Amino acid sequence: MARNKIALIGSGMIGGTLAHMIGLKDLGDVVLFDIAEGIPQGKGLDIAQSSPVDGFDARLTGVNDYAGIEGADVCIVTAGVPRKPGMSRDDLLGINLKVMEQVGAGLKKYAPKAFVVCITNPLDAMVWALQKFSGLPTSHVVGMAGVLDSARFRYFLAEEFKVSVEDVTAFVLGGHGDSMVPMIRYSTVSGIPLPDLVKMGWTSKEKLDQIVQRTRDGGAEIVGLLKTGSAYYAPAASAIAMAESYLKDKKRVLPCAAHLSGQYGVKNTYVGVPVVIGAGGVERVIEIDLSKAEQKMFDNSVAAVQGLTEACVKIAPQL
Ligand code: TXD
Repeated sequence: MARNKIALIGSGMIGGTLAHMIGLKDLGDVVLFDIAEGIPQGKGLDIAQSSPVDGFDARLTGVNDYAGIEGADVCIVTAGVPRKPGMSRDDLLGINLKVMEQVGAGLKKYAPKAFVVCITNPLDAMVWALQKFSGLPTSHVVGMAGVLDSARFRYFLAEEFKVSVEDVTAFVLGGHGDSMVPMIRYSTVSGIPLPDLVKMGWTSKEKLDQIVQRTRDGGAEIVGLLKTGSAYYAPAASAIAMAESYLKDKKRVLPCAAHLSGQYGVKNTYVGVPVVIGAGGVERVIEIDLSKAEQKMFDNSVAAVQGLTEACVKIAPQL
């Protein structure tokens, strides 16, 4: 069986980390694409030279022409500019929208059958625009945010409880960013919901609220520390989990920015909800019952995302 072909559109910090992880996890051959000349080629060659040491067989190439991504099975999009300290994700909208238009045209021409994972911020609006620009089916264009947001939440909870990260599950809904909706009652330690753990004296409601806030601010915390860019290890790992579920038809249930066409009462919008990812792409959007308070937070989040998509339409009326 031929190896999978995975195209990485954008070969910056996340793109390079993705390429390395794909090699180490034996997921397939990698084509790194970027407008910067030499960067994708250099990163591809550097990682390829690590393959004899780590024992993986993968072709890693770098290109500056979309023709190089032809026939890709999966494309992971990080092209654009990241945040600098003091910038919000939304400040990136105008610049990254233009980038999505170019990427969409490249996907349409060379990789129309690919499963596409968009990472570029402001995430929910960019994945929405990318799907429109590319014309690819909505089942095959998803955004990565929820896996990362829930991983941050899980990590902070595991630290608080002093248990393995593996045994902490967390559930988040809504847009990436300040309007994210962490679902306390669906987050557990080996199946024990967080509200029960409060009753058991493992933590307090106040401490949980602080952890939720730290999760919401998780990206900004790292931007503040790095000063020259945003997080890249955990975002790359999160996108790989989504790509792997597609390539191996694992049918994992993952929170992703997915296209809603009436679910949760929302239409023509990408926002974070739990979905099943398998060989068919997004095979199912899972609709859970929300309490009044959760519904209110979710509606706020959807409104924030729709505000951004409307801003996209003002800049690019063809959307
Ligand atoms: O949860 C999430 N979704 C995110 C999103 C978590 C962390 C970071 N997130 C966003 O990912 C971040 O705000 C950025 O929008 C993207 C990429 O982050 P990264 O840290 O990888 O940024 P880099 O290192 O600046 O890399 C971006 C690359 C860089 O090499 C540019 O030359 C390239 O994108 N670039 C382009 N490539 C192709 N085509 C065009 N037009 C283009 N413009 C820039």
